[in-house]
Amino acid sequence: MGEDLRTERELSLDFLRVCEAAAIAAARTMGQGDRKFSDQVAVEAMREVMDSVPMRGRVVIGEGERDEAPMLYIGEEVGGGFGDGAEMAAPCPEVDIAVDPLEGTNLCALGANNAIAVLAAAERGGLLHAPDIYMDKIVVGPSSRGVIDIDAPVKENLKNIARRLGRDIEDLTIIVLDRKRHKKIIDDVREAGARIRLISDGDLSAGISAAVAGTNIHACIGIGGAPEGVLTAAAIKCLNGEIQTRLVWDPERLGVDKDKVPPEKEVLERLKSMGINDPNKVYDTEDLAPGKKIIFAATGVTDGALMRGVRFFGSGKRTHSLVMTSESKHIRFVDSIHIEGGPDTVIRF
Ligand code: VTB
Repeated sequence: MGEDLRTERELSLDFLRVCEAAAIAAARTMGQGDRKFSDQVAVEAMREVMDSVPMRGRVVIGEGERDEAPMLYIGEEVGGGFGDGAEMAAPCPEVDIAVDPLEGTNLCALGANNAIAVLAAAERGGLLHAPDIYMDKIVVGPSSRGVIDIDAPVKENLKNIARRLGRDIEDLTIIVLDRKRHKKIIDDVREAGARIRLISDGDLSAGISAAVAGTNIHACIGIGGAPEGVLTAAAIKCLNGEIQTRLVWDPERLGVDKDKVPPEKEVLERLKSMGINDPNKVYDTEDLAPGKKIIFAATGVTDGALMRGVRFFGSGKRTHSLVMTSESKHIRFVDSIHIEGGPDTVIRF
């Protein structure tokens, strides 16, 4: 146990470094209008630092399948002891890893708020191997745990959240991705009387905000990516919040033409091959992130609700991150200064 906690502490610091590196690389490209390039540099930076971490890591959520992603592909082995095929002398932990080196590529490319570099890790089997399809989600913080139901009408959920927070529905702010597919949700939230923040991208950082008091975000509702859903769940578990989700592939629900999504038969077969036999199942926090030893790390690329973006100054850069562990229950906001200048470098508070 003592050994495990030491490992958890050390790994969380290592993962902090991994996210910081990805965020710094991406932030350098902020505003260049090239989302693919921003993503690529984040992936490369994350991959490079990952190999300095003493672990037997395995990517379970990454940049895609091996043939389409040169780095951080699903199934890739990462961490010290691999790469050149050498075995580590000391035993090192077996870790499953979910990454999103640049969550919100568009946000970074445009210099908009809330782009982050993200990683979650757990013991083997501790994170759901989610397919890269869409997922319906509802995310709330600890106060509203136990009173939401993804199948209930929006108004009912909002009523329950408001009750738990000791306020009126009118005092709630709900984040929703600004997409055609969310017309009904948006209409329902408006009709119920709550305030809405429509965002162009990034339901992962939005979900995390919903689980932290003081952000003035009380829930995040709607359809986003399933991989982002697993990463959100890892964070939500550390924050004692709740997430409920369900996979979505029906083009009608997604508000897209049939030819824009893979045919249902193909999706169902793929899900089956990934071990998902009941595709309509409601996945909650525990289903998405069943691990006992979850580590979650994220670094701000651009300014956001919880983290500041990377700041570059003459003799270094400054990053702001969130690092959390589910077992030892630490929530750390880490303000790092990466000095590159000489002995006269001035450190600002
Ligand atoms: C979702 C959401 C992400 O991209 O994956 C979204 O979870 C893509 O949705 O946070 P669309 O296909 O509707 O654009 C993000 O917003 C950013 O990666």
